[in-house]
Amino acid sequence: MSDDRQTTAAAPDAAAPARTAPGRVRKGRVRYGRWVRPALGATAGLLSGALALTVAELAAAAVTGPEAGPVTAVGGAVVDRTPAWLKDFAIRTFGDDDKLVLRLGILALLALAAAALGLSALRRRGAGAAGVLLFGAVGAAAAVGRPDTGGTGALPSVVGAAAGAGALYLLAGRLAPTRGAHTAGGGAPEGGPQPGTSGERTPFDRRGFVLAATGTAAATAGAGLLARALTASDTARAAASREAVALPAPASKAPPLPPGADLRLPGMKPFITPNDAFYRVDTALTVPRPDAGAWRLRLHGLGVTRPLTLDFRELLERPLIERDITLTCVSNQVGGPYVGTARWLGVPLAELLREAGVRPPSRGGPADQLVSRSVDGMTLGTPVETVMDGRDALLAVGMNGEPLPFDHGFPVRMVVPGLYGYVSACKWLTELELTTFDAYDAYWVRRDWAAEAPVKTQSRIDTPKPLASLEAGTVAVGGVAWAQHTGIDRVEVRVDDGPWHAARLAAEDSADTWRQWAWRWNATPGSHRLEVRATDRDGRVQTAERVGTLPDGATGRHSVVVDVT
Ligand SMILES: Nc1nc2c(c(=O)[nH]1)N[C@H]1C(S)=C(S)[C@@H](COP(=O)(O)O)O[C@H]1N2
Ligand SMILES: [Mo]
Repeated sequence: MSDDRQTTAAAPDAAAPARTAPGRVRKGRVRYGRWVRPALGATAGLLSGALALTVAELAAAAVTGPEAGPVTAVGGAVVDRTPAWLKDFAIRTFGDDDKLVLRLGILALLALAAAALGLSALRRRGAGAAGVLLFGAVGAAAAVGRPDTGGTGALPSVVGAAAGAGALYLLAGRLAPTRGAHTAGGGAPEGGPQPGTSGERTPFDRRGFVLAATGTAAATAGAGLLARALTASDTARAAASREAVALPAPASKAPPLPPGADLRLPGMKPFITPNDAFYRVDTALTVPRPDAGAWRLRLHGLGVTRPLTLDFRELLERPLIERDITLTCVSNQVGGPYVGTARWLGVPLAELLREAGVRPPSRGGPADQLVSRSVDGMTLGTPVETVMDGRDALLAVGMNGEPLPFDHGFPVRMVVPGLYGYVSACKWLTELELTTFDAYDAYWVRRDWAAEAPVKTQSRIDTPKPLASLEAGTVAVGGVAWAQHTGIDRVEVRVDDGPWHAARLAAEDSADTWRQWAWRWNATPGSHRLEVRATDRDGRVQTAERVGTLPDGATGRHSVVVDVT
């Protein structure tokens, strides 16, 4: 039955069988094994899938912005639905590559699905094409459900799927058994030739398939090049708007780094983390690249008597302060890398709030939560009391002497000393709304993370490295400790659960930054475990009790096992 339908469907290409007349085939003496049509069917699926994705990316680049591209939208939907433990696992396992892994995973699944649809199109090409459209619907739904796509979010997936479905329909038509082969094949269920019976027959429109496949591949390449050119010009425009930023001199400069704040021990991280080495944690599958010229910040909400909207120039006209602040991620494991220190330049946030009429709860203000929103729809909630308690909460525009890198929130992000990033450090900021913790749960809070999360006092051994082979004698042990906005008072090291030894503390830059430490160890042969603990200025000794990162940050002590000979 279905074979007949296929043959009928192929009828418009009636000229094809003539073109693939036995003469052509004889020339090549091609033998068509059982696997040829399935292989070409899968190829047709892959080619159509590639065309669908590329056309979708082109539509996204041309119309909606890259965030509505199907892979990005589906990936974003996956990220948003990823349970906290899995997100934690992904960050732990893949680190900064987590998004690449997700993207490759989606592409691998799509490739499998495309090949399967290509196979099914051999039997019913309408069904194969409908399958492609179904995938388009999934992409469209994902895009529409994203907070950062407008009303046209579905467009790329729809247009891409239409192109892919059309291509598959066309390609599968060329793979339908030609009349001659159909007779010769004797009704093989897949329409494929029986080995030995049709070795000299093209069982389908070979030339037509090659032409259609080449055409599909060429269209894909063309759409890809065009998409790339459009994206490049968008990226270039955003990059130009960043290049054009001239950061004003701060009204209040950060004091120079005290000599001795950076111990410069081999194996330790520099005190100031260079921008390109600064950890990155966010949900963005494509890094938002706002144009600073079009950027606006809106401040409004509960208790705001003078709502305001600022553009980037107006923000830069305000007095800026420069501060060294250490930023930490709640997903940082004990001993982990998600902590870094930068010299930030920014507008004091508390002043801006006061100008808008905001009072902290302790002074009768009705709002206890400041919700920051990014251009990609992320929401973070910060206690108003903390932002207004006198600490240097910033709307940062500069990071280590340059405008914020796109990865770190250009043109404006929040930084609040003493709070984990997910409750304070909104990148690509565009809106500040005053509300209450009762009335609104921000993004991570809806995903089981704590609503309020001050940084926990922590310390890390950076040298020697785990499992290092050392020579007996004097070994420099060193690392960092942090308790932002409280300050580090003491760091101690011990070997093999022996007595604690006071480490030498580097000069303190500020209570808002980490502090390096070092200890000279007289290492004796054998396997040894070095362990560190910090005590902050509030007298809190870093606990040995191990808890995971969820819901409000890991505790426990970092230790390193080394081998001394
Ligand atoms: N828009 C946006 N801002 C965000 C996030 C995000 O996912 N989206 N992640 C937050 C988290 S969890 C952390 S730890 C910091 C990390 O900032 P960084 O990437 O500049 O180091 O950004 C915060 N700001
Ligand atoms: Mo984070």
